Amino acid sequence: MAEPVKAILALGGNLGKRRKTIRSALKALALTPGIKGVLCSPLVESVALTEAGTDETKPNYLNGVVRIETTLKPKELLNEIRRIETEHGRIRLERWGSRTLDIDIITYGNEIKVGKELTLPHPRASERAFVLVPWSLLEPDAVLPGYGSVKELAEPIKDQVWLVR
Ligand code: PH2
Ligand code: MG
Ligand code: MG
Repeated sequence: MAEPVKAILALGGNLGKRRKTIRSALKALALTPGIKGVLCSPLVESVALTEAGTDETKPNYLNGVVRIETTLKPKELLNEIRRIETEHGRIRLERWGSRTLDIDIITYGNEIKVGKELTLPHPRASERAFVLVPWSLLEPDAVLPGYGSVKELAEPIKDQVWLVR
């Protein structure tokens, strides 16, 4: 059996019962063969980000970052994530559209690669407070491969998100 790889996932949604959906998605991840050690960050809320900038007319997002250990290959992990998104009512309409659940692979080990289906690390993670802030709370010493300290990347944009309890 292959050695498990540590991966960081970002979960978020802005439709329906957001917290309930995230909790259920965490359970689904933990029940997926080849995934173990599911550990979630504190959750943060933020204004919806669209291609044109923030959009306050859309419902706010609830986001969290999850650390897993996995023996799945990146493409296999992506397939499981898509299944879990679909099981939680995700409908793919538009690229920046509102959604019940989005799960993105932020990092897979230290892998750096550009692909049609999957780019690692996630190409926009380095500029997203809703990824960087919860990630730095979960792992204060985290490094985004190719970019550097997650805490340092989060620092100038951390006010774009707020902690929710
Ligand atoms: N995800 C998007 C688009 N916009 N905005 C916030 N605040 N949080 C998200 O997770 C998010 C977004 C596409 O994945
Ligand atoms: Mg996304
Ligand atoms: Mg996605």
